[in-house]
Amino acid sequence: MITVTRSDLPELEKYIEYLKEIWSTRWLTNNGQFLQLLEKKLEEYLGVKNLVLVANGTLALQLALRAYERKGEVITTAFTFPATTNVILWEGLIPVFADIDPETFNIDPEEVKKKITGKTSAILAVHVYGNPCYVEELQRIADKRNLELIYDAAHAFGVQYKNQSVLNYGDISTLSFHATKVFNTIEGGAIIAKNEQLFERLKLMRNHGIKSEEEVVLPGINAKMNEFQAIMGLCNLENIDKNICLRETIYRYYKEKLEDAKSIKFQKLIASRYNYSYMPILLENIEKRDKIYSRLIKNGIKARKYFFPLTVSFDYFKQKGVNLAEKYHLKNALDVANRVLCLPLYPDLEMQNIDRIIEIILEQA
Ligand code: T4K
Repeated sequence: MITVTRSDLPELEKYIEYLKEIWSTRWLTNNGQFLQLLEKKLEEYLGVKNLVLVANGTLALQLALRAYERKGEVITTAFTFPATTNVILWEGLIPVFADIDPETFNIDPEEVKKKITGKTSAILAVHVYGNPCYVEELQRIADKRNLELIYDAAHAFGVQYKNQSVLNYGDISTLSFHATKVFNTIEGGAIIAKNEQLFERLKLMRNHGIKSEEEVVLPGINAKMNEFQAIMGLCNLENIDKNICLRETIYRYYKEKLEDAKSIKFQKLIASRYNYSYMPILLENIEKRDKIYSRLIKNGIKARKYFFPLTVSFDYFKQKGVNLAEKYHLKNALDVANRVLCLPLYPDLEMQNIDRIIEIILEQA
């Protein structure tokens, strides 16, 4: 099976070298040397300050939402991975959904404005497939209404907007370093905090609130990344530029070939540097999309319908007897979710396989 992605792994010998060091020190977790080194290297690579590594991208989001003990409603998108919506519920907050822009697939600032009430405390936006949100407009809205602006940047590793890291926008951004991501630490994630105070707080939150052996200053949690994850990150970081370059070549090739089919549309990218993490295409309608999806499967190719269905369509929302997609007027989000298909994209995807995928799609499109 050719899958939508395939984890990047470093040369085994390189990983083993680091393992030997872990074996000699027996320091496996809790603010280890490799975690500290990776934090430093990632800050440099990404062009950010105040980066806190955590065990996964979902915990990163939870800490981000919890950092200021927010209450009430959080305006967000339903065109995302379940984690974005679930963390809002886990933190006892109320998700309020705003529609997306049909071109960029990201939350539409005009729709956000319409959803603000006296109970709104934050905006949780997603840079979908790594494509930056309309960050300036969202910041204006957040400033005017005194709202926290949090970015789920799970897909946005290495992405820049107007030639600076997209992670520098908003109050907090979170990353995922899951095995399926452009940059992986097996499981893992990071939080980038705008200010020092928040940064210090997040570091404490990640480790039970422990400040020193006898001082526990807040009710934290265990969100620590261990040394085995950190060394995977150190190894993978060495190959990241090469890998993004290979991804770009494949992305451009797909686009050039598929553009011939007038019925296929692409996400409008607004990044000044993109990471080519996903290859989403929009088909004419849900029937076409599903037909192509099935035809690809018959040929041993597993494309993915990221993100179908919308998170508001999950059973636990339905049980309340309300159709949230209708209630929140998520017309564009529904349309994109029904038509989107993410094609296989990873650095060592072979040319002959890409050609086969293109051929199957063009036959059906
Ligand atoms: N916010 C957003 C917007 C997100 O997209 C995500 C995660 C999060 C937050 C939460 O971050 P984490 O807590 O996960 O760090 C995958 C990933 O598990 C998930 O991290 C990711 N988004 C999501 C978009 O994709 P699945 O259920 O589609 O993964 P799975 O297991 O079907 O894998 C997809 C393909 O990847 C496989 O067919 C083959 C390849 N693969 C997978 C694994 C697990 C590998 O090559 N190696 C592997 O180890 O969710």
